[in-house]
Amino acid sequence: MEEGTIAALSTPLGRGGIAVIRISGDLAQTITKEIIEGVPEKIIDRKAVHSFITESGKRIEECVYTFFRSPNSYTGEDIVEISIHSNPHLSEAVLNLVFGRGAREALPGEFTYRAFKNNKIDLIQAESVNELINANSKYYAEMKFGNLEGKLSIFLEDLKKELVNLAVKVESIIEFQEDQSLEEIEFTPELESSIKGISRIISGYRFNEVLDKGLKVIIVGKANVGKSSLFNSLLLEERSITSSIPGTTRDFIREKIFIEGYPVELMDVAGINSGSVDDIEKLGISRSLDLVKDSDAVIFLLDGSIDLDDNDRSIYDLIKEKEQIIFINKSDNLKDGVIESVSEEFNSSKVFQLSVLNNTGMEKVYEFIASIINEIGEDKAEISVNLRQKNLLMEISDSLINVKRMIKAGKTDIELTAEEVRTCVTNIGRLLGEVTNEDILGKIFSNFCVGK
Ligand SMILES: Nc1nc2c(ncn2[C@@H]2O[C@H](COP(=O)(O)OP(=O)(O)O)[C@@H](O)[C@H]2O)c(=O)[nH]1
Ligand SMILES: [Mg+2]
Repeated sequence: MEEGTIAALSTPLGRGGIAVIRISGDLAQTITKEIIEGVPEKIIDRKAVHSFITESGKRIEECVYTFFRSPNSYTGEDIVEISIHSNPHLSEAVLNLVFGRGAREALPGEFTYRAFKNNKIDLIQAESVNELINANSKYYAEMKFGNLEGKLSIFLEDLKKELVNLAVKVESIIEFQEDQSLEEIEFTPELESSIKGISRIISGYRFNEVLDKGLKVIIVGKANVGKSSLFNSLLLEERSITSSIPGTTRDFIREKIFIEGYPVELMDVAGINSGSVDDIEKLGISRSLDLVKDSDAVIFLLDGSIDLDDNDRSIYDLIKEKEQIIFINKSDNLKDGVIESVSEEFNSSKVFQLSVLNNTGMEKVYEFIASIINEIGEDKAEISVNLRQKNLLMEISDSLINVKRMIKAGKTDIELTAEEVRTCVTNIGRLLGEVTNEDILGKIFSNFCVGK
């Protein structure tokens, strides 16, 4: 990303109460003076001021502007934020005034990139800004806010200090001692607890994913068992087409619902019928199988008004290894002997009766989903990580365990130990963004929206 003064609309383009236009860079002050009425020679810092935007001497809009003098701003540069009424035409008009005076449009994430480059925040915090904005649940947003506040960064900074101390000791043995042995070196309790801390963070990763993307729950069963009815009932709206003609749901439908505040991605798919019909439905069926593989949990529906058949059996074979629950639906119209044969053939501890039509037995569905989330949540960590962070943490943990082993062994290749400690410190630097490569930065910041 280049230099220069940048500007962008920091709020979504649309109609609403307020739109905020943000300008960052050396020209922020002069541009403000040129386009806003009555701005004093020396703009007052950090004070919201009411005024008017002018174009060719004519007032075109009312505004409130706030100036943040460098270095005490988000980017570390001079920033001005101008609030106007949110209307796409007005926002564009004001931005054009700004661009006409030497600022250029900010690239995605460029404000945050500058904050990072100017050491206002580290790379983990920069990532957290975007993760917070894109969070799909309150829980996930809270986790990411924790990292924005520095939870993960502080943990890593502390670990780095410990490792640097250790490195100094190891290096001094290499430099000054006859006996090149690690026997006098201690793998400190702080380092010991860091290994545990990292392990907790890594095990909590799956729960984070659930908090962000939702637990993937798929409803399966042969055609006409009531999958779409259940899906709709969980969604509390008529989203999926239900019909008494088998095979109506040709593709899959995915919707986000919340159970106990946790996001759940619910899928209603084509019936998996083995002796199946036309090509479109076959396509749907093979997609269903992929979706089953990719899901976290399966709800398997049976039709209690008819006898168990080979379709049910072959579907059970496909899902029996997954986390699953079995419901005998249409319990309002139960056929004699069905419950017995289902309990006999399938995992009987997980068979329940359901009538989507009469809304009975539904609580068991919620209970099942919640119990899986809670189980995953047992590994919940105080600190959350994304994939990049998790992968680096795994490397750091491996190095730490190696260093520990070498120190405990005492007589070992001390140069190798020193190198392992250095690798560990470098990887912490990578995590924090002290050691960077442009590709990684590009990848991280290009995911941002413009204006952040
Ligand atoms: N009697 C009864 N009928 C149901 C129940 N749940 C669904 N149905 C009916 O079964 C038929 C097929 O339902 P649908 O949800 O489209 O099944 P899908 O093919 O598995 O998606 C529809 O006519 C529903 O009204 C239930 O609990 N009891
Ligand atoms: Mg259906």
